[in-house]
Amino acid sequence: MRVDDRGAASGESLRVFCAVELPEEVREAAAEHAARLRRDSPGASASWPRPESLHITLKFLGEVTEARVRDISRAAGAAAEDCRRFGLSVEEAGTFPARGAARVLWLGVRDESGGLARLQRRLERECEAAGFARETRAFKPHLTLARLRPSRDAPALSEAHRRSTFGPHVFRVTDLFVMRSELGPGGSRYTPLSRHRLGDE
Ligand code: 2AM
Repeated sequence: MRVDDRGAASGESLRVFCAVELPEEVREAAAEHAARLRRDSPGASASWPRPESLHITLKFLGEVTEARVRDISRAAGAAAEDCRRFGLSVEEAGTFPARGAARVLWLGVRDESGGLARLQRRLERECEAAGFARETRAFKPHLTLARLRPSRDAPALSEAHRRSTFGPHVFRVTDLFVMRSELGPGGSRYTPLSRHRLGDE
């Protein structure tokens, strides 16, 4: 417990999510793709996550107390233990929403084996059993490349991204991470809180 500036007793709260990480080579390819887009649309207003922070989110928990982080790690551990390692491919480029003014530029994730969807479902069940609300939206695995603000050049940027190709970049997923997100002046900073090995193939 910590006493905050207003004198009220409060546990520290952390912004937490669960994710799988990407190999260096995929992050580098994504960074090159982003650099090309930025060079071609310098007037568009967008925030670009740092390449080292690109990841695939499986579950967003939001603000939780430190005590609850332990429950999340336990849930992630149980889910990982129950799933085998699997292959994934990062490929294709798209936007949310798919048409019209884009808010997010993403790179797609192809989960041919269904391993990622299984891990996500398992994690969702474990988190629900630990008392966390279920995600109501369908799971659409992706890497967020940029978040756009309305600007004159935003349509050109999103069209260039929609027309582009990316990958395939194939790799194996061996671990599930519980991550902390800290909002800062240079964008969000993500740090692993715990790491959970998936089962052998
Ligand atoms: P995004 O990449 O689609 O923006 C850390 O913020 C991670 O949690 C990001 O990958 C982000 O997904 C996801 N995230 C942030 N806020 C969220 C929310 N309200 N609901 C679901 N996922 C969220």
